[in-house]
Amino acid sequence: MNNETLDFQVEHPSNSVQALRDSIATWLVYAVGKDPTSATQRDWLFAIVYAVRERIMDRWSETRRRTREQDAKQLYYLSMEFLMGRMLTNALMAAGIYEETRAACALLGADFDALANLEAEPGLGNGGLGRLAACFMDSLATLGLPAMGYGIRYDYGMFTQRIVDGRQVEEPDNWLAGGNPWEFVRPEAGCTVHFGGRVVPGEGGALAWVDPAEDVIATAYDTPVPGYQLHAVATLRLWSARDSDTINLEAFNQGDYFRAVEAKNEAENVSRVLYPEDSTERGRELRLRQEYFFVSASIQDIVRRFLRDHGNFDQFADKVAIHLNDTHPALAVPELMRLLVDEQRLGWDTAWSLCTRVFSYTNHTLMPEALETWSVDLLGRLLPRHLRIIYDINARFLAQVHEQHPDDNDLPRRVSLIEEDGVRRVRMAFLCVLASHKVNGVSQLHTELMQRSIFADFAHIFPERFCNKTNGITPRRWLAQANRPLSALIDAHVGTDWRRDLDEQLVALKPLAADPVFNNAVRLAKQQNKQRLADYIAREPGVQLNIESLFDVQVKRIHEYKRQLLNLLHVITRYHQIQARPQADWVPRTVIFGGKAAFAYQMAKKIIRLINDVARTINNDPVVGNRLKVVFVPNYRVTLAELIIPAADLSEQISLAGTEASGTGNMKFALNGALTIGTWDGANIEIAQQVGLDNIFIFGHRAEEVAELRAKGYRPRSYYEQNYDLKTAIDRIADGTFSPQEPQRYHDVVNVLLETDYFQLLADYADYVATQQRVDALYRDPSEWTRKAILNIASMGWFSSDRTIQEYADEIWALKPIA
Ligand code: T68
Repeated sequence: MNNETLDFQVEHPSNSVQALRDSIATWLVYAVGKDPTSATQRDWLFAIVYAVRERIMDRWSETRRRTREQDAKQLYYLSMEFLMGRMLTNALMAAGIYEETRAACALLGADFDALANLEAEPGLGNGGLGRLAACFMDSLATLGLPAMGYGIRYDYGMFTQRIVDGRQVEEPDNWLAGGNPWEFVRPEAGCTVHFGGRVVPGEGGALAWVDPAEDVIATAYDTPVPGYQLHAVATLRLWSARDSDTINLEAFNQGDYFRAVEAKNEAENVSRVLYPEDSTERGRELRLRQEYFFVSASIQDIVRRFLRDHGNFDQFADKVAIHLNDTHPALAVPELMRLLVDEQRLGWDTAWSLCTRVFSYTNHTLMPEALETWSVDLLGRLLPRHLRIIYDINARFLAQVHEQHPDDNDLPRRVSLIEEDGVRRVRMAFLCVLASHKVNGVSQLHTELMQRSIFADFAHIFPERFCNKTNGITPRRWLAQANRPLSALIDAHVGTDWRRDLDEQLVALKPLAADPVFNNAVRLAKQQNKQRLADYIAREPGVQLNIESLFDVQVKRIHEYKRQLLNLLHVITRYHQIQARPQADWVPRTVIFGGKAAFAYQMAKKIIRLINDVARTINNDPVVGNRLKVVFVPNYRVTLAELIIPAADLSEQISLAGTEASGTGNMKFALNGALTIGTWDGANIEIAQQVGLDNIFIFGHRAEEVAELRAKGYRPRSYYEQNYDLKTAIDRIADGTFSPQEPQRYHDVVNVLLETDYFQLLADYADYVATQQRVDALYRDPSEWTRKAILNIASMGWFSSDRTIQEYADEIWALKPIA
């Protein structure tokens, strides 16, 4: 990896402790407007942020200036979600002034950790997809690649989850309420986004989109994303919606003030709130408006910036790469066609060729209910010109398909952008595949399945388009920042370069796995992290944990395919066995759950409630004592992940094989020295290949076996009838053991398990429980357990998002570092 290319010579303020102290004090007075005697905690936090920001600014302008001077090809990463997490510690570490700033705070009499904990978390995403985009921004900056992320500046991010009487209660996440010291508003980059209207013949045979029913102004807010050692600083540009003053003014002048204000609310709703659905699309008009709003603003911005530096479109595809993070930004395709054909007057074929050269697309799920489609009616009403463009793209494509595959009469129906059975709908994933020169899945298995299932026909027509890019995670946040005890230990043994060269550097730990002193030190680091988590959990949700117990953790969105219920069936089985033989030699366990359920996902909410009911029952059973504890940690989010993951001994990655596209939590846990218990699914497979099958607990049916079982006619009840422990666990859920006040509470859950069990929990139960016994046996031998944990850490270098991004840069975007 070449880190010398971006060899800036810029002036920057001194980074000594004294200089930082003075700088913080100065910002407090002159930017926050307080003096030390009246400053609140929040005021101090802002002053610190301004001080670190000051140290990032020069590198940020330098990155932009050089990109422009060198006329470098730029990547634009379009994503509806960026789950950035808190930024202060990340920025301090990137700027290399973390310790100095802590010391400066101490000099000022401020408690850095308490202040850092006050920072609002920008939770502008649901889960893995949004967090992946955030890790990618970090790697793009660290690798010095010219990149801009485009997304939405939601006023309200992912809801705050509270647990009340065991149930999830959602509260709005007003993360901007206290102000956001990281963002810079860029009014000059604003533009107008139209909705509604009609398509009419325009000049010279062209079509024109006229009389929009509504105009919304998009305002840009830029946030710097500092790469490691400020190698480069990337830009995250988020759009916020405002009413257009023209319409407002008209109503206002007619004396209709309230109509004017109502219209304003309507327009501004577009960027009001993040949709908290992590997989099922519900076809809501507001969601479509959000998608088009951010895509139109971004594409207008890209074209404007390109034309500012180039007179015509000859070099467009050499200078611009646009990546679609799932299908949510798919309208970028007809929007770019519209700008090129209707406004820039390029011919259709020229414009389409530019599109297919600039666009690329990542698929994140194969689940049919998550594949986005929009009804032709809704699309035609909101975006009539775009619907026409989609029809035109489709007509040309189907003609070509017919010409090239004249024998397959059904092929045009299967690959059409328009689904014709029932209500006519546009298949957004097909539009993305058709417009992109590269389409990738996010793990090897997922990429293979994608080419055999949802895109089988396209993989046949365009075989060269499909490729795999296995996900990765940034070692800066997920090791250096989240796990300081382990980081310090790694630094002491192999140096500090792993932060930007994980793949090459971590392997040096392998020989240390056999070293008893190192082994002991790794175990102590884990103990420290477990203590830190136990202290948190003692406060919320208020359970006392024994840090000698095995911390068994499943944190992620609550979804049936992720099978939190399978984990719970094992917990209940263990509970029964402890009740039956309390004096046996038990390995003490703490089972920790965390995750949010979508508002309308009743089954997921039921699962949360059941976890809490089971936890209450077990934690209050005097027979159980310290042998087993169950905890549901409320409001799982990036900040909590940073606390929980380093404390885990065991990482639960137990999705039904073939359903989890990749997973990235699995990588974070293994990098932090947890052992994985997991199915042969997503990136678990590649983790197993890196760490070795001796150092991971793999169980359950494989994807082919899952498909076979389903084809043969899967009967969950037969597993229930033939396995006493399984039957007992399910019967106790059914008979109200965990919900004595309302014994019927979980009848629907039990019914689903016994009658359908689409995700085949019952088929994998026996192997899962047997594998958990192997986990216990290993945990009895602490040094052997830790030896395997060290081998996990040492083998995870390949999962750095730097490796992932380098592959995207080389094989998809043709992107070079800024010189
Ligand atoms: C996740 N997808 C995959 N979707 O489930 C996970 N969806 O296996 C993978 O590791 C990760 O993507 C990164 O590739 C999601 O997180 C969403 O969050 C989402 C949001 C809105 C609509 C649909």
